[in-house]
Amino acid sequence: MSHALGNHILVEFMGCDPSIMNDVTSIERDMVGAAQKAGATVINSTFHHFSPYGVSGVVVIQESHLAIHTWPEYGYAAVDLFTCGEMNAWISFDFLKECFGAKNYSALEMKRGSVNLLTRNDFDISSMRTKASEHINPEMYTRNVWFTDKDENQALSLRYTGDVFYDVQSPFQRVRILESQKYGKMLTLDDMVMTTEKDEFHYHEMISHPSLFTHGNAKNVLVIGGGDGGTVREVLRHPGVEKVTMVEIDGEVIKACKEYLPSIAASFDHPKLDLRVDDGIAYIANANKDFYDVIIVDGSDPVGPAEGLFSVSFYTNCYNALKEDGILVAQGESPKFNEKAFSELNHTLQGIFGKENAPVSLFFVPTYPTGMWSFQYGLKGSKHPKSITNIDQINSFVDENKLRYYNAEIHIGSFATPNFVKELLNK
Ligand code: SPD
Repeated sequence: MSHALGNHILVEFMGCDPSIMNDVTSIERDMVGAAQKAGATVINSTFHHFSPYGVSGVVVIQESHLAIHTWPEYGYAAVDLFTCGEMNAWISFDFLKECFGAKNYSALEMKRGSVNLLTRNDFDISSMRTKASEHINPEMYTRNVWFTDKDENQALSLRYTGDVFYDVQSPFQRVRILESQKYGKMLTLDDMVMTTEKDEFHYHEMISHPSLFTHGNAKNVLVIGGGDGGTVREVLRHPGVEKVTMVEIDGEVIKACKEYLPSIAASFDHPKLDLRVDDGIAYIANANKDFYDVIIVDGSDPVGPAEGLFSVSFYTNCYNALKEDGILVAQGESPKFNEKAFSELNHTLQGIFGKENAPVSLFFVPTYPTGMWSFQYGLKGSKHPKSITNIDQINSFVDENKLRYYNAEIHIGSFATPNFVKELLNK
């Protein structure tokens, strides 16, 4: 038998379980398990999930690598098992076949690096020996698993530990709590980042305080969505607010965040809060007229259950439910990531509240694709957020509550719009 440096098995797994093929966490676990089962020493693993379908990843082993690319919609995985030394990669093959529930497979085995074709060149590696041995730690390996929030052209990826704390398919969406390396635990809905422990304050301070300080005397506030609890936590910092009604459609989001994001879901037991698990669209359609001082729409992106939160009928109902000096603020998408949804929402608000009464506030969220995000307003009365006069009151509030994003300058500055945004709004 001729000698070769490595052995390469190219595997086609077919008829696999589609949900496994789309689950980056279990694929990473199985690929690492396949390497270990065959006696390999795992050095590190790098895995990405691609929204909405597919996982790619590689496990680097001291004996070479195992790699995978999946197409869940076809129940298919292309797997490379590349090994050298005594490792028997067929043990990994059998292990993965079971894990993926493959109904069918084919495999092509190739020798790599035929020594008949190579010339050996020994060189002195004594100076590298100490360093190389320092890197070998058979007990530990580095996991490199990535969550990707993307459309067809742009993405934001966050590395996470690979552990999943909560994973429930509710009647509305897939609700997950993962732990990112940089931003702590995070809530994802249907493969989109909603909030993370370490940057949530950007979003929740900016959705709440500008509208409440512009209004100046809000007592009765309605929050639609906001199941993680960050928005009501901020609203309830305002002593003048007497009642907050929060209507979230998905009880699983509340449950997950209460358990795993307690610093965000911190005010669900507040005595001024009336928390309802209900459809916000139906709720506002039946709400009293001239009833709320401020309505906050803390919804997710316009796909799935939040689609109706971008409609003319929904915002017309919000307009009717506001008092005559009432203010509406809504999660407004990104002028860089989803220009269409951003500008369509503004035109909807302009149509209902009037052209001059639909300002946009821009702010920065590092964990949303492109980082640039918006809140969009509907002003029923004459108070404009750019013309606030209660600067001293804002500054004391910011100090007392140790706010980390919002202040009086940011309040005013966030309503300044770059020219390309003005164009989107005036189109
Ligand atoms: N792409 C993210 C859109 C923002 C969705 N809302 C986040 C909820 C935070 N309370």
